[in-house]
Amino acid sequence: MKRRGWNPATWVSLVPNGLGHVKPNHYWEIVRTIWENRDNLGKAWRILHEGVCDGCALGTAGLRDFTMKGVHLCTVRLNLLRLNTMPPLDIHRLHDVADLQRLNGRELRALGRLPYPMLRRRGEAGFRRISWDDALNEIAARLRNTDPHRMAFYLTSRGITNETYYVAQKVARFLGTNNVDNAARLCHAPSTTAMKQALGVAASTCSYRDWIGTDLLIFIGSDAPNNQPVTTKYLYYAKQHGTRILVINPYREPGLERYWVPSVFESALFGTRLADRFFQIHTGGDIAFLNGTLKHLIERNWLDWDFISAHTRDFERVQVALAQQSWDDLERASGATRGEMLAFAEALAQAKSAVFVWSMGITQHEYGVENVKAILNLALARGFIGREYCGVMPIRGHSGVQGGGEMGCTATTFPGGKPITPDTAHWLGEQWGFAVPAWKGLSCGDMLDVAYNGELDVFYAVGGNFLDTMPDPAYIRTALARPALRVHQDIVLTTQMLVEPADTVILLPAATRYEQRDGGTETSTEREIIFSPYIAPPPAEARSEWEILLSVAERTKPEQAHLIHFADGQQIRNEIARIVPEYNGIQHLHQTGDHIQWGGRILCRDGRFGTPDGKAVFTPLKPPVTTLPPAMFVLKTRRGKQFNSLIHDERDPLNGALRDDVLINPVDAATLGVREGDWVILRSAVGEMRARIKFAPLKSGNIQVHWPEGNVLIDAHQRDPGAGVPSYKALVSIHPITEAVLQEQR
Ligand SMILES: Nc1nc2c(c(=O)[nH]1)N[C@H]1C(S)=C(S)[C@@H](COP(=O)(O)OP(=O)(O)OC[C@H]3O[C@@H](n4cnc5c(=O)[nH]c(N)nc54)[C@H](O)[C@@H]3O)O[C@H]1N2
Ligand SMILES: Nc1nc2c(c(=O)[nH]1)N[C@H]1C(S)=C(S)[C@@H](COP(=O)(O)OP(=O)(O)OC[C@H]3O[C@@H](n4cnc5c(=O)[nH]c(N)nc54)[C@H](O)[C@@H]3O)O[C@H]1N2
Ligand code: SF4
Ligand SMILES: [Mo]
Repeated sequence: MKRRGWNPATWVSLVPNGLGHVKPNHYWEIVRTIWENRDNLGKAWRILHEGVCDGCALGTAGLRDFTMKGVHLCTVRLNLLRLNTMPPLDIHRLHDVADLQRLNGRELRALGRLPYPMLRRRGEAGFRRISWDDALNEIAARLRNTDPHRMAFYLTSRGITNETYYVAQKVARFLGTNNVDNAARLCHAPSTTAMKQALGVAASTCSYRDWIGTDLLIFIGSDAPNNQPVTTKYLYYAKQHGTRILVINPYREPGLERYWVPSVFESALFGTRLADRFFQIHTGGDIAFLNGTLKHLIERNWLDWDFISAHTRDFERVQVALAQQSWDDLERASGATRGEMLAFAEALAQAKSAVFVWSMGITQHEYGVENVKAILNLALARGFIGREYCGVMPIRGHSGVQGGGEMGCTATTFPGGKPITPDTAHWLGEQWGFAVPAWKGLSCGDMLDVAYNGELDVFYAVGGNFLDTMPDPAYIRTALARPALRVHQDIVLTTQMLVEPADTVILLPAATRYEQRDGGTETSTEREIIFSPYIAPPPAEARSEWEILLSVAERTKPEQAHLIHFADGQQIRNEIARIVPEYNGIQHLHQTGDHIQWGGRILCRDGRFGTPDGKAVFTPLKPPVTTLPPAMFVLKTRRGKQFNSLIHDERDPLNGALRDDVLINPVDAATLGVREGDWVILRSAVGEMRARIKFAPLKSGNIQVHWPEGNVLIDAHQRDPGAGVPSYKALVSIHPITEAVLQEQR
């Protein structure tokens, strides 16, 4: 039911624009963006107005979207704009790496865009400019003499288009390797794996418009107001339509509690209370909590039996498994009471529709795949998949994450998400006209392990920064220092480029998506394939990403160059439409606003799943053991005012936390005898870090720090065995820094 007019019951405060509250100041950010981009305002405006946002995967066409009327814009996009408008850097600065090593990531980036190919040999103080010909010939000569098992390609998901992913994975396979992976591995890989196994599809089954008017919208391990800010506008409208919002999270995220949506007058003025209820659980307590909920649903017969019997299998196995799990164990492992689980079960039972949204709080665990399956079990048991206002949505992070996987830019799948088998490799080989390897490639974490062991000769990274995005930077630094050739195809300088070469490091300057020849497409969380046009030329000699990769391949195997060549972006899209049938239609996208949603609004319509027998599969799941040793805490990393490794500010405007704060429950702090603002040492099995105590409404026993700062505490090898995602988690003890220690340090 649509509520008309304003609804004071949802207001946060009568003070206009939340003055005095800890909250983002959107209007100030707009002014700051204009100032930052003042030397290139024309390009900046065209990017915003015509381009598809290169921030998160919510997706836009210019300043519009496909869910609501009105403007779609947020500060993340504004903060990222400068990457596209900066002038080139002065390459003299690269002549002495020691000088650059004193700068942090933010300062390196501020130097400007990479203008020319650069080369540094072992023992040399810095980089020198080389020609494109020399750079490409050197890379090609090395690749030609490298065993395909000993080369690896990695691509960030920041800004990269489907066209570049498609070409990158084809190039890798043309060179004989499946060692090609992208940032989705560190992100939603468990969602892809779990959904493929349980539902036969690896994408959100519903659309954002299904949020608005569903009975229940459930956020599990997601802080959408920080990470997909425009969702807050969707949430405002959802509330107007009577949707209830529930949150499962160890932390009462302030942004989910209330938000001032800048482009909605009522909300901008008085704020909007978003979440109707928080269920605060332990880090890693999701399976226990969701299992407990399902146990209640079963015990009270609050199930959708028609759906279960017609469209699923293996539910009995779940019943058997749950019967063996005691309430005591479920309460201990989840950190929630059986009463709370009942309240959640009741909400589900009373709802006729529900959408489940999850993110890194679910995927980044050693049991990320099982976590996702726990959500799927619950959604299936209530028949909340396959119709309007219902669905399961792994809300994607980077704008490239969804497309990267679907284009086959992963070590474990071919285009269309096909598994790597002799049959699929043979089929692809026939399409492409060259032999395609059928062995499983190295996923991102494995690439670094192999590099560390000295078993990788060429490491080709398109963007990213492993020193910041992977656990244990000391380990990563060693791994990066071992391959004879490292190539960084990038737009700016990063710290990983400065790691000493084993033999040679080459930097290749890339164009951003708005500078890409013939434009490009991205795929959003809701499966919209959206066209972003060419807007303006890249700085200096920077080239389109797919063109660079093609040149490398063509020079490595000149005799077969015709088999890999694409003359333009259109040809790439034509081929994608042929090789990935879901993407048919991509070849007709030409200008801003052109889009197609593969699969339509709802996937698995009417319970027809993508599995071989058309039925969804329930999975019996055992909660992981989460008992804490005495005086230890579970630490998890979180995002502040940053876009992954790109730090934008020292302070997170949503909760006021500084980069080196540790969020902790005030009761835990009191037990430790520390006060807000005190400095402490956080110590794990692999490292330690200094942090400042910041009180936060976190479940007792759980703490959070920002990443990359927290990566020193995390074991490099703790990953989900099925999906390869690091758990980004550590058991830590907390040690107050006493006045004596402080004196000593002074
Ligand atoms: N501004 C901004 N936007 C971004 C990004 C960014 O860095 N900055 N990054 C983009 C990318 S790549 C991604 S993947 C997304 C990430 O988006 P999110 O996943 O929303 O980001 P995180 O900050 O990692 O938040 C994880 C959430 O999970 C909760 N959590 C932690 N452990 C658990 C647990 O065990 N169980 C449950 N239920 N919850 C838990 C945390 O308290 C937190 O609320 O954001 C995208 N958008
Ligand atoms: N501790 C911890 N670590 C994490 C996470 C966490 O929650 N905690 N989250 C993980 C997640 S969800 C993700 S998605 C990954 C992100 O991993 P990545 O995508 O690999 O890393 P980013 O930090 O997004 O990479 C940004 C860098 O890429 C380069 N870059 C930016 N745009 C472009 C472009 O258009 N072209 C090229 N060639 N280069 C470009 C720039 O050098 C920029 O500094 O990090 C993961 N790491
Ligand atoms: S919410 Fe995401 S897609 Fe929308 S403008 Fe912000 S960063 Fe871009
Ligand atoms: Mo991500």
